[in-house]
Amino acid sequence: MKIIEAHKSPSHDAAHTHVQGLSEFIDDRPAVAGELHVGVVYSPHPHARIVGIDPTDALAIADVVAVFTARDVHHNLWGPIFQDQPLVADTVVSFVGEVVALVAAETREAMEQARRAVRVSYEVLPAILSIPEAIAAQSFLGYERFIRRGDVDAAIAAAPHKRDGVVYIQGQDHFYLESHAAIAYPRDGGQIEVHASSQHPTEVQHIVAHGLGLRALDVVCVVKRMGGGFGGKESQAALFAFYASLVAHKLNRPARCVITKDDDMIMTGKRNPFEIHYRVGFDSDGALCGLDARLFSDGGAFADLSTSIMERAMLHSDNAYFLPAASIVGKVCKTHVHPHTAFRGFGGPKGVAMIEAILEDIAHSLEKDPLDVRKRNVYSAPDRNVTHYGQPLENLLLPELFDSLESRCDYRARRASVREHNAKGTSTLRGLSLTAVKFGISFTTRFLNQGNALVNVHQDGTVQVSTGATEMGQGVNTRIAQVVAEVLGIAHTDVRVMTTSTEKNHNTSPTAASSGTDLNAKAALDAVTRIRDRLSLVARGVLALPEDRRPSRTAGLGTQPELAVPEGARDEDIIFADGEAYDRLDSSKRIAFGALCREAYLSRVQLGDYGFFKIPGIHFDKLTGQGSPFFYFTQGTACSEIEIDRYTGELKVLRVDLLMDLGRPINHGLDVGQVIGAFVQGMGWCTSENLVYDDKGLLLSHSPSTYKIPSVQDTPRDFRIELIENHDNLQNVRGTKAVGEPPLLLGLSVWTAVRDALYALAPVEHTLPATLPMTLERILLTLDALRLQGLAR
Ligand code: MTE
Ligand code: QUE
Ligand code: MOS
Repeated sequence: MKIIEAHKSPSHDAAHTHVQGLSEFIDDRPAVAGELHVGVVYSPHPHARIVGIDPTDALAIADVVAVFTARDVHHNLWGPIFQDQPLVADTVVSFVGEVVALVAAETREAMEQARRAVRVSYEVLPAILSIPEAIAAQSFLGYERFIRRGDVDAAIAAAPHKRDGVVYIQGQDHFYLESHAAIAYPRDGGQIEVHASSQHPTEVQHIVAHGLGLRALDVVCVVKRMGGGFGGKESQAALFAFYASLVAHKLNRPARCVITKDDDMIMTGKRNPFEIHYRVGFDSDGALCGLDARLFSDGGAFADLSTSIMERAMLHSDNAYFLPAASIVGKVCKTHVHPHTAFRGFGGPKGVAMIEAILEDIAHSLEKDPLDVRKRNVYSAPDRNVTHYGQPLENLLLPELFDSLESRCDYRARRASVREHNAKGTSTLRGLSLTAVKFGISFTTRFLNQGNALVNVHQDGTVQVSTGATEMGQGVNTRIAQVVAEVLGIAHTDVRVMTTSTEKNHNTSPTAASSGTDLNAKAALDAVTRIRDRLSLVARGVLALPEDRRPSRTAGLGTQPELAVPEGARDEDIIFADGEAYDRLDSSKRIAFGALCREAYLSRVQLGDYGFFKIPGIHFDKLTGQGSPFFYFTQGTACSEIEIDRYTGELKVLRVDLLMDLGRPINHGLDVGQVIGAFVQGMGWCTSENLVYDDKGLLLSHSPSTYKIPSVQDTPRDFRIELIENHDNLQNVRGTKAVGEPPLLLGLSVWTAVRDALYALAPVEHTLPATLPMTLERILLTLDALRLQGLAR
């Protein structure tokens, strides 16, 4: 496999202002006259009846203006899929952190005081706080979903080896650096303009309208950027935008709702915890014969996106491996914890954690190298390349990605030295693991796979582009600018992607499912291609190309006084490059792009356009669990080597090698940045990030001092990232592949490497618990258990 040479690429369009602290986030917006601070009053109980809310003490505080409750909300139920969640709790609270009242005050201090002064009395009710409790109470959200292939019972019964087990997977906090924030401005005649830190401005617009009894035409949502979203601002940002809007609407004053990190962590949902019960049959080579898996997720108190997340977990239960027979069943548990939500990878990482753990266990039980078991099961053409939901895999690169990484990272020699190291019986144990990812690109909810774009070309030849994409650090704006600039042959710095607003782009999809660039750059391309084609006709006139070279449809075009450009006309004779347009056959005939734009304007040629794009040809039947839901797959492999201290459980990631197929990247630097960030975030989920709740459902680890995301010291000591050359993904924009989420799933190689190290101590008949994350405490407990049981070899 050929590797793309690392090269210098344009930096993120906000890199310079970010590092200087000059980039504007919501709470950096200067306060305008009359602006109020909005504070949330939330439930301390996971489940309780609201007996009464008394605002008297709060209203007595100087500078406190108002207290609002559910009674002030026009239509209180919302939700991205099912409308089952109150914007403000009405008669009962269903999780710790659920909002019961809002306070509005002239100052932040008065707002903070007032939050504590609102007296809410509750009658505490019994709560369901875990997946097993929900299963016992038969408390679920949505209906049971399944994906099936073949007769799984027969396949497992006939298999030479069988095993069963449970995989326990914890959640993860998004830990964006900017907590939820919004400012709402009342506009003429009861309109609202709300600036939000949201991945989904259209949803904010709809929910604000709906909650205030307005119509879509009354509400504009503006999103400049987020200080990180990671899925956490896809649905739940709408709540905070609504709270600011409610106060702005009721009091006709600007209102700012910005919450603290601690409140954010307590109140908002996270990655869904999963508990997966499985049975598997396999042969003596470790080849899978059948997999029967029942996936349970903790959805929290309301549906949010959990049913869609479950669907993606089920669709990724195969990961890179062919399942000859499978039964994958998914159920979302309804509990009394914050409603869990989208998180980088959506359901994917949970399905993949399961199958990677199973393969690791199988290899141990057969005394085989886990890499050999994985390679035995990897999808391959011609008859092992159809997924359990019936999608054939085209341009399948997985077998090659395995082989190529195996040799590039010197897997076999390092396996031998890891074995040697562990045999020495020093104070440390080492583990090595090579895993893969195959991530389906497209929203599995078909209608979301569309985008639109507005392109304005100005008379000086600079360009402003607006789309529904939201910038959260991933660089979507830079990529869109580059693609547009490429078509016009101008510098990417002559194209600016503007603040996202529902006023410029309508019915936008969330910037999610890694599809921001795919959908929006393609829509922008649709618009800018038409603009270029009109400009080429103007250039033909201006450059006075000989009459006989004129395409017939443009006959009669002159430079003066006016150009009539037929719709759909196109001119291959004009080349746009290096900031100029020139004649393909006589490059001395050229005009600067800016001058050409000026000519076009004077000739009354349309310099702006609107584009649209939808992903062609995808379908999935949610009832039968069959179809081809994905446009294509982003694929990759990772090899992680780790070391754990036998006496403290401390973990060090010694070396990581990643090999990914990202097609033909628009911006190599940004893509590699996404790979690094996603991998490290995945690694954090698998190792140090531990959500601890008390027995009343209150999150105890709600700050950076108690919730440990990876720091620079935790990143791999030796970190090697390579992208393969792939020119075969022609259907997607510019031959690229989406990058945002897929590398997160490669972080699982650190988890399986930890299990690989622990397996060095366990006898062949012993199966390790499959629990994620493996924090150092859990590593130590596992080591102790092996020692106490006298199992350690
Ligand atoms: N990168 C940064 N810096 N910050 C983020 O919040 N979110 C991730 C990913 N990369 C995120 C990020 C998630 S969850 C998704 S779905 C994609 O970016 C969304 O953007 P894209 O579709 O433009 O890649
Ligand atoms: C991946 C995703 C999302 C998804 C499906 C995926 C996602 C998302 C939705 C969704 C589904 C139904 C709705 C809605 C959103 O589906 O992020 O508003 O009604 O929001 O495969 O990332
Ligand atoms: Mo990303 S979880 O799809 O916002």
